[in-house]
Formats: sequence, structure tokens, C-alpha cells
Amino acid sequence: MTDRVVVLIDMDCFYCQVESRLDPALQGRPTAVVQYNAWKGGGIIAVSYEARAFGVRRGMRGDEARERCGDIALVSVPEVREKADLTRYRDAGKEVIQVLLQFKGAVVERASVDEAYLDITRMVQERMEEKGKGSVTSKDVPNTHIVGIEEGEEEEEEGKLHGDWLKRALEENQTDNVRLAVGAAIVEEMRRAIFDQTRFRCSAGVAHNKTLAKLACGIHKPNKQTILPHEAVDDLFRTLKVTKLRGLGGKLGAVIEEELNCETVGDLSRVDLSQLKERFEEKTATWLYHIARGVEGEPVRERDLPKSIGCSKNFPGTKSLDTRERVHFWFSQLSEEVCERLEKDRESNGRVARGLTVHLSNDRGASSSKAGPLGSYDPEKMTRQAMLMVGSLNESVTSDPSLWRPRVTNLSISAGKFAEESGQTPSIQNFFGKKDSSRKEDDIAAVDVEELVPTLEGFDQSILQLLPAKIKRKVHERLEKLRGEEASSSEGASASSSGIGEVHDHDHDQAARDVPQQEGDKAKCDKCGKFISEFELPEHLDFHMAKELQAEMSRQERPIATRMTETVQPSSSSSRVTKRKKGAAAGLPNVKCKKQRDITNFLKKI
Ligand code: TTP
Ligand code: CA
Ligand code: CA
Repeated sequence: MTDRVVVLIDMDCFYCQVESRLDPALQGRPTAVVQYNAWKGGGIIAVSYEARAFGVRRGMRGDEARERCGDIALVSVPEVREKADLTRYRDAGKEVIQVLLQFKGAVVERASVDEAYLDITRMVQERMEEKGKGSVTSKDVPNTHIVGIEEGEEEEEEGKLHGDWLKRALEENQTDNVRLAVGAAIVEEMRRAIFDQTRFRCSAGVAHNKTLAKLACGIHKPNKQTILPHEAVDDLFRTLKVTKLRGLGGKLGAVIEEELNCETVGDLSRVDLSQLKERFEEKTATWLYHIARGVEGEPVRERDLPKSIGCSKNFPGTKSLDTRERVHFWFSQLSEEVCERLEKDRESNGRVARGLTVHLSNDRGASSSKAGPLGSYDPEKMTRQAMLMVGSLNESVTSDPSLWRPRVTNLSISAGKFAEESGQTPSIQNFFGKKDSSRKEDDIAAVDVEELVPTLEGFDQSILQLLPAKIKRKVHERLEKLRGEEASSSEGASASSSGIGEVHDHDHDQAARDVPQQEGDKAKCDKCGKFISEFELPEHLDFHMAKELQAEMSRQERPIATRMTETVQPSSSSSRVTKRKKGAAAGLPNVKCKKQRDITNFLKKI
């Protein structure tokens, strides 16, 4: 429970630091990094601390930031193929990871573009064995705060209290706290090394688990680190909003607030385990029960490479895509980028991606992800595969296959499920062992049919054409099984907790009901609390950001969009909308039949 020393290191205003390292004239100046700079000065995605002092915040438009701070430097995210190119930020993130990997004995888990969890229990142990009681003094932790220690106005006073805490911990043999302090001394060294080698500043949290380390890291920023001792947890949680905890920022947190009436984590700690189990599934209930007491066992996993490589593009408001050709065009742009990055990744890391996930959001606020095996690093093939995977989402296939309805507001492609390279260019054939006899049966067994066919409803029959007989058989078996489950369950088996293939309809709280706490090697998104399998967190975060910006822009653009709909598509469009609404209210079966028919027609057209 308190036997580990876990750290979160998070870079300060990261994109701003990357930009100001490139252009030293920006150093010390209020700066913000913006995306989509054509409209009202662009959407702000990173703000330097100098600019924060003027009230500039992420999500504001560049113009608004200028009103608050006339001197602000607005730097645009570079663009390639008309979309944001985040290469320089990713590369900078890698530099930081490389520094952390120099510390032998630390387990390093890259968690997003600018943060990493570390388990330094072993390093701490070794240092304590080596140096005994003198392993740490307050001089070793000059930039460290301790939660629960009142901070004096004067630097000196703060240092003294600090020293008192440490002295007591040493004298009274409070081993857990001594270990956190030794950990903090190591983290001071790590942060110094990061600065020396990259010129980037960062903050850190030092605690007994990931959730507490993450929370602690945000308490004192920038360029500071914070210890969160176990005995300070109760006090801190008494007033801490539930949604501030890692994993509770999204729907799960909202359900806890609204349905359990818990505003603070302290409130949550007073809910019985049995009550939690009534509302949530076992895993989630147990996790909530423990985390409300500051206890969590999620391991830090050795991982310094991203779990997936992907990119996405937003089409807000009037820019939404309404033809098949435009969707195809943008998938080809995204595929170009992903394939380029996959090739680079193969060269540097000797691995190949075997899974592909595509994601599409529409102007009705719904979004869907589809996952399948990745057949090739060839952009054209990837585009074709992506089109096949989302084909069933186009409702206008039967009426006019050149159109795309509902209009598309976001597209993304992500490749993952990496395996060591066997010297072969990936292709659907050698992936499944058809042309490459050296591939083992195991590889076929490794194809996760459950992932390929997560639910009956989301499954695109056209994928069957791409599969060799063996897999096809497995897929048929899976389909049979799902049909059986559907028949015997009135609730529907589609409340999949895998997050793949399910329709992310944000009007429903199904996700919240089923959020598990640990899902194999999936990572948890701080924004929505979901476990992300194919999307690695940086890309997933980009996606959230894109959605936020999109929501922001469509809020402002809506009056225009509505006017256009009214004039361009008079009565026919409104009757279409009404019909669709009725269909949705009447339940899924009709919709499903219609979709299946559409796919066949759609495929013939390709
Ligand atoms: P954060 O670590 O959330 O923020 P930050 O590093 O800018 O600032 P802080 O000092 O508070 O940690 O995000 C890291 C980078 O990721 C950020 O610089 C820009 C990018 N980002 C987005 O593009 N969109 C987002 O929604 C978020 C949260 C971050
Ligand atoms: Ca950061
Ligand atoms: Ca971060």
C-alpha cells in the first residue's frame, strides 16, 4: 500500500518551452501556442506561465489573449498537409524520456507527450542501504514542497518546517516518509539532469502510487516538486473535488457527483463498499473505495515508446465533410502521415504495427471507432482499409453514394499493437501467415477476434473479404457467439468495456457504468477516464483537444450553420431529420438492418 515510491514528472507549459527553445527571443516573454490560426487568432493549446499571470488560458482564442496581454507572442503549431504537425513536440518529449532512462533502476512509463511515471522504489532502497541514516538532508530537496506542512511566508521558515518534517521522519523511523524524502532527492537530480540536457523545466509529484503522484505534481508548478505523504491524504481529500482525481475527470466522476451526491473525495470515502457495488461493477467499486483512501496498486509499466501512432483532423462547423470523396481525401492525408511515421518508427525501433483503429465523429455529436488488423504501411492501402472500416457509418450510401451523411466533423487513424519486426514488410497476407510460411500458428492465434468483432452491431461485414480462411472461420464463430448472446440478453452485449468498436454516443452514460480500473496494458485517459487501447494518450489527448476546440468553434459558428441548412435544404431536410429521430427512438433493429444493406451496396461501388 505504501511500499512503493512513485513519481510523475510533467513538463511545464510544454509546447511553449519547445517553441522558446527554438526561438530564444521568446524566453521570458508571455507566450501561447495556437492552432487553427485563421479564425480569431487561433485556438490556444499551451500558455507560458508569464502569460498565465495575465489571465490567458488554454481554449481561449488568440484575439482574446491579446486583449488580456498586448505583448503576448502567439506561436502557431506547424502544419503539414493542412493539419497540425506535432513532430517537434513529440521529439522533444522523447528527449526527456531519454534523460530519464539514464537513471538505472528506475522503471519509466511514458504516459503522454510531456509526462512520465517512474517507479523508483529500488533506487530509493539502494540509496538507503548505501548511505544509511544520512541518505537525505533538507539540502538535498531544495525545490520540494510537502503536502500538509504549513508553508511560511519566509523562505527560511519554509525550509525550517521542511527540515522539522524530515528530522521527525528520520528520528521516529517513519520509513515510508524517509523513503519519499530520499525519492524526492533523486527526483531533484532527475529534474536537474533534464534541464541540463534539454533546457526544459518540469514539475514532479512524489508519492506511493500513480494517482497520488499525479495529483501532487499539480500542486506546485512550475519548476517545483511536491511530496504527498500518506498521512496528509485525508486532509487533502476532505476538500478535493472528486473530478480532480486521475480517472475521475470524465463521466465516472460526473456520476459520482450527481448520483452519489459526492462533491469531494472525502464525501466519497464515506460511501460504503456495498453501496458502491450496487452502482458500479465490482472492479470499479473496489478501485473507488480504495482510491478515496489514497490507496491504489496500478503498476508503473516499463514503456518508453508510444503504444500507437496516429493522427486526427477536425472539420468544425461549415468545414464538415459531406461527400465520400472528401472523406477519402482526408483519410489519404492522414494515412500519408501515419505511414510516414510508422516507417520512421520501424527504422528506429525495429517494430511493426499490426492493428489499425479509425475513428469518425459526425455533426450530430456521435462518434464511432472501428478496429481491425493493419494490412500494410502503404498509404493508399491504408486509406482503402479505413474507408472500408467506416463505410457502414455513411447513411446516404443507398440514396446517393457520392455524399456522406451525417456530415463528418472529425477523422482519425491510429496504428498500434506493435510486434517485433521480422524483416518483412507488413501485408495482410504475411500478417496472417499466408505467404510467409515462417510465421507461426501463434500469430494467428494472437489475432484477437474479440477486438476485430467487438459487437455485432459495430462489425463491418466487408472486413471479411480481407481475411484468410482461418481467421474468417474464427470470425464466423465469434459472430455466432454474439448472436447467441444477443438473443439471450435483453440488455445487449454491446456495453463492451474494451472501448473499441463501440459507438461512443456521448449522450449515454454507459461508459461510466462500465469503466473498469485496470484493463491489461491499456492506458487511462485523464480527461474521460476511459482506458485507451489503440490510441496512445498523446494522440488521444490531441483528440480531446480537437473536440474541445471544435465544440468551442461550433458554438460560435452555429447561427451561420443553422441559417445555411434552412435556406439550402428546406422542407425535405427537416422531414429527413424527423424520420431519423423517430428511428432512433424506436430502437436499434431497424437501423441495423438498414446499415447491413448499405454496406453491401457501398462495397459494390468501390
Ligand atoms: P499539459 O501537460 O496538460 O499542459 P502544459 O504542459 O502546457 O502546462 P502545465 O505546465 O500546466 O503542465 O499538456 C502538455 C502539452 O500538450 C501542452 O503544452 C499542449 C498539449 N495539449 C494539447 O494540445 N491539448 C490539450 O488539451 C492539452 C491538455 C494539452
Ligand atoms: Ca505539462
Ligand atoms: Ca501533461
